[in-house]
Amino acid sequence: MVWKKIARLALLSLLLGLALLSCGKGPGPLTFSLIAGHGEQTVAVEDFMPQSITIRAGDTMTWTVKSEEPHTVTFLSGAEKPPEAIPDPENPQQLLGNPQVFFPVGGKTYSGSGYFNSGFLLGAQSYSLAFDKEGDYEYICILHPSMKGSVTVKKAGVRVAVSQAEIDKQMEMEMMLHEEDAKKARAANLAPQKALGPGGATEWKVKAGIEAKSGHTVIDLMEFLPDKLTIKEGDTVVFEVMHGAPHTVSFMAGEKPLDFMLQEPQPQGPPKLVMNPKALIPAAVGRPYDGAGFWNSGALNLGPQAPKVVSVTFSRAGTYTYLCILHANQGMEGTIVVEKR
Ligand SMILES: [Cu+2]
Repeated sequence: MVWKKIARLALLSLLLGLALLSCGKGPGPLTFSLIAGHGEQTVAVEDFMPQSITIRAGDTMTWTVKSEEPHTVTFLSGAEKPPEAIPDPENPQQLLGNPQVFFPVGGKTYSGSGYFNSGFLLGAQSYSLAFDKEGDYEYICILHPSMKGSVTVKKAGVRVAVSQAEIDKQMEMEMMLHEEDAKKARAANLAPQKALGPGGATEWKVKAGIEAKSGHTVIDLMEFLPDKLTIKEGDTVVFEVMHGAPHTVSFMAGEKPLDFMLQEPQPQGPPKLVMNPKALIPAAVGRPYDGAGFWNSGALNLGPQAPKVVSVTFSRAGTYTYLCILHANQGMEGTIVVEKR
C-alpha cells in the first residue's frame, strides 16, 4: 500500500528530526510525554515511543502505559535485571512477585546511577522521572525484553529541536501501523491446523499467544488462535505458546475466575504478592476432559524450565469455554465445540 510506504518514510524523517538538537538558548524545564506500550485488550505492542529522545538537564519525562498489558520503566544503571518471581523466604515452596519489580523504587530524579523502577503500570497509569545530569541513559521494561528505550540528556537550557506536538504526531502514526500489523497477524493465524492423531482421531493445534513484528517493534497477541474450534469426540487439542509471554489453558467448568497474584497485607510496606498456586500448578493434565471439573495446564512458559505445550483430549460432546488465568481480564479466552463422533 502506497499510503503505508509514505507513512513509514514520514516516520523515518521524523525520527531523524528527533536526533537533531540545535544550540542556543531554549525554554526552561520541559516535560515530555511518552508512551510505554499500547494496544487494546489482547493486543500488546511492546515498545517505548519515541524509542530515543534528547532532552536537557532539568527536563522531565512522563511515560504512560496505554494497554491492559502491564509494563515497567526501569533504569538498571548497569546492574543485572531483577527476577520477576522470587521464592518466599518464609515458605520456599511458594513464589512471590518480586517487590523490586512490582512496586516503584528510587526517587523522582535520575542522575545516571542507581536502580529506578516505575513498578507495574497498566491501563492509563503514568510514571515521571526528572533528569539532572548530562549523559546517555538506557532503560527497559523488566517484563518485556524487546522493550528498550534511551534518553540523551544535554546541558540545561539549550534549545530543543523536538516539540511535544511532533512527538505526538510520530506516536500516532506508529500506533496506526502497529494496529494494522496486529490485525494482519491475527488474520493469518485464524485457520485451524490439524494432523492425524492416534486411532483415527484428529490432533488439532491452537496457538496460545503469538508474536508479530511491526518494523522493529514486537506485538504480542494474548489470544488463543483460532479462538473457536469445532472438533469430534476423542480428538486432541495441542496448545502451544508461540511467544515470550506466560499463559495458562484453564477450563473453569463453572468455577469463578482466579487471580494469578494474591495480595497478602504486611504489617509494613507494600503487600506480599503471592503467585496463586492453583493457577501455577497443573490440574487434571493427562486426563481426558469431559466438561466436568477444573482442568488447568498450570503456568506455561513462565521461566525457562516451564513447558510451552499442553494437550487435552475431549471425551464428551459439548461446548467448552476456557481462558488464560493471567490474561483473562484482557479477553484471552476460547471455545472448543466437541461434536459426537
Ligand atoms: Cu495468557
